[in-house]
Amino acid sequence: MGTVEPQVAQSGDVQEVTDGFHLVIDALKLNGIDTIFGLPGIPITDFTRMAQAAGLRVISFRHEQNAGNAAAIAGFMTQKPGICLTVSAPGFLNGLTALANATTNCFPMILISGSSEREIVDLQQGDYEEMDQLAIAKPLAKAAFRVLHAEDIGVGIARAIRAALSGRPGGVYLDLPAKLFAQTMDAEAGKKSLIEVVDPAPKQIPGADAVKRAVELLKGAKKPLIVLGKGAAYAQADADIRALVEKTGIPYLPMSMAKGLLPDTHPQCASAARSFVLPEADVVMDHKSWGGQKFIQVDISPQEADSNVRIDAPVVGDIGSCVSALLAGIGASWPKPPAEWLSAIAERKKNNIAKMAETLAKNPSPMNFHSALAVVRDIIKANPDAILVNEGANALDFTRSIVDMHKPRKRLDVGTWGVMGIGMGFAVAAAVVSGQQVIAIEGDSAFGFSGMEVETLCRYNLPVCVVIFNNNGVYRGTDVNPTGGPDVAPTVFVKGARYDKLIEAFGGVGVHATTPAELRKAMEEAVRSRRPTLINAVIDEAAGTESGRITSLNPKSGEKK
Ligand code: TPW
Repeated sequence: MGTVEPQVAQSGDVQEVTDGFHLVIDALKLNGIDTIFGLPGIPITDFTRMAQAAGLRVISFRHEQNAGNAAAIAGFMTQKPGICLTVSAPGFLNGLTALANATTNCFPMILISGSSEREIVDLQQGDYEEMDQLAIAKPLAKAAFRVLHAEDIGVGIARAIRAALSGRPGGVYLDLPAKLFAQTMDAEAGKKSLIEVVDPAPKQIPGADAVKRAVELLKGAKKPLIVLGKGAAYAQADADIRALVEKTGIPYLPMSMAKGLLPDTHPQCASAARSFVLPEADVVMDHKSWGGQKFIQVDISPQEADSNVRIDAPVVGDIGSCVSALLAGIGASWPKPPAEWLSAIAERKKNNIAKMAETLAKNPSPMNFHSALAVVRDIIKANPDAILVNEGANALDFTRSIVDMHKPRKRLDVGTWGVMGIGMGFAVAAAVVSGQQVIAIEGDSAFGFSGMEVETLCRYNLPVCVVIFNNNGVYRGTDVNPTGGPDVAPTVFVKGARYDKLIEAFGGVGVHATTPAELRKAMEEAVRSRRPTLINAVIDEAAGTESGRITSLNPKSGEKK
């Protein structure tokens, strides 16, 4: 229990006193929080010092959005809410993008921001960094709370933790006004006011009738398919999920962050026949729409069923409980899916894998995405515990389809929104939380959103190898300004930029790689040395396509001349 200077009460007894700073720290520690991702300033600078003094790991960033992304992915990896700490107004707003992204992706995180004086904020009298942060956070967070009195800190932190972790996890905002930190109270009463949250993510058992309905539907399927999402990865029910897949013999398709939940090399993995199985399957378990199919959806939130397609058999509960109930339901002698379905998939897989192998074996100059990713695929195969962080457009789509993942929760990427800027925040958190080697495959545009955090990688000496696929621009580097004017086209960057020099400024290892052999050597050395490394991998500037695989989402101009 942290305390401040004892005060002499009027009776002459020495009274132990605590304050808001220490109560927040004690409440976090009491609930097993060991790390804070943040950026100091008024009114939380002293808080960061005291937190560090109290044994919490305080990881400081260069921009709050990156601290927020770090907290969010730490939450995904650990099933404990990741904590992001910011200053008021601008720092809070910088963290808010990450909070909204966490809510969208069901990552448990708590954004704690200092705020200005309520009385002045509410009358809009112009306090330092005045902003009604609670109101602004509400629509973007799963829940939002403000604590005004030191004796309510325990309740505030407990409610934030429960909101972040229970049901569908999400982002929670906790508003702590500057005045709260300095408020004092009797240390003993303070200690008693704290809450150690019991069972913050309670199991939710699916109804027997719902499980029966799902099993019946699956039984009648001629072309069944299991789709695994990142919720399945988050659940850490890996053994049961694998048992369900293997006992039923049903082909499965992992969504991006579910890759590795079963190894991508598993014989039932249908990733290499994705565009065949999605429209062809007749009963799909877990996910979204496609034509006249029937769907079983496993979800902890009952209101998610029918959200974009009719769900014939919703199974509502936590994934672990649902999967073990389904396993019990299918029993010991489940017939394998019809042979025609399995052989049709196997045929497509074989052809696509052979075609891909041919492409990967080419060695064009300059490098393209494929020849570079053949190297990354080998490095990940040789280091299956390494965590792969990935963002960009082509750099994302090609990595997802080419680089096999071998273990659960090793692939962290742009998630539901396809947001650029998660890269360095995710990389820092992944290294801090797991101690494992991190490999970040970054488009040159994507990297720019969080690139200053290479200093953070060096400051904490993290085993992160950043590989920038440098094709001179957003999507590609070949656009030209149609006016012939001096400005380059909007998607084009400085040609031949040397991103490797950036990390050298902070004592990290920079490598300029123009061939797969150079890339391989540099990545192997990074993994061996565990030093912060940035490899500028030069990619053919004409190799990418607009928006990667989602070109069709770009609106087309209707203008005719
Ligand atoms: C917060 C729009 C999607 S992908 C991308 C942008 C700007 C960068 C693509 O270029 P990069 O990759 O990274 O060099 P590559 O391999 O194709 O060359 N702002 C935010 N999020 C998104 N998604 C965008 C903009 C976008």
